Amino acid sequence: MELPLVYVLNGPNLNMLGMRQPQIYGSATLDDVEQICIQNAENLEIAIDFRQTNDEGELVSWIQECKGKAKGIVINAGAYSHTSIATLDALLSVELPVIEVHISNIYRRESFRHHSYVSHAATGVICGLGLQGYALALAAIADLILEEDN
Ligand code: CA2
Repeated sequence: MELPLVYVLNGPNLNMLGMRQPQIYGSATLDDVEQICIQNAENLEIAIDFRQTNDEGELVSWIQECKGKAKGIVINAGAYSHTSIATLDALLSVELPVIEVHISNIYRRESFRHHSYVSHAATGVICGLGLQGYALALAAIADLILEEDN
C-alpha cells in the first residue's frame, strides 16, 4: 500500500542552519533536520518530500504542487512566515492539513516575528522546541491524515 505523502517545506536561510547563530538555532544543519524527518516518517508510516528554498515564488509553486499529490504539509517558511501573503494564499488554496514549525520561540524574539501569515492556514503551530518541532509536527500531521481517512 502506498504511504501518504507529506511535504516538509523550508523557507529562506534555513540552508544556513548550523553555520551561524547557534545560540538561536542550535548547531545542527538542515541535513540533520532532514535525517530526523526521514527517521520519524519511517516510524509514522508516512512518506516525506523534504525541500528548502530561498525563493518565495518557488515556495508558492511547491505548495501548489501538493494539491492532489500530498496529504499534508509541514512548513517552516522562515522569514516569509512574517511577510508573505502569497505563501498564505497558496496554503489556503490547497485545502490540506498544515502544521507550522519554527525552531526558535518567535514570541521571545523581536516583535516583527510575533505575527505569522502562515498561522492563518495552519491547523497547529509548534515553535521554540528546536529540531524536535519537526518530529512533533510530523506526528501531528500523521494523526490528522489518519483522522481524515476514517
Ligand atoms: O525559528 C525559526 O525556525 C524561524 O522560522 C527561522 C527564520 C526566522 O526568520 C524566523 O523568524 C523564525 C530564519 C531561518 C534561519 O536563519 C538562519 C540564519 C543564519 C544562520 C542560521 C539560520
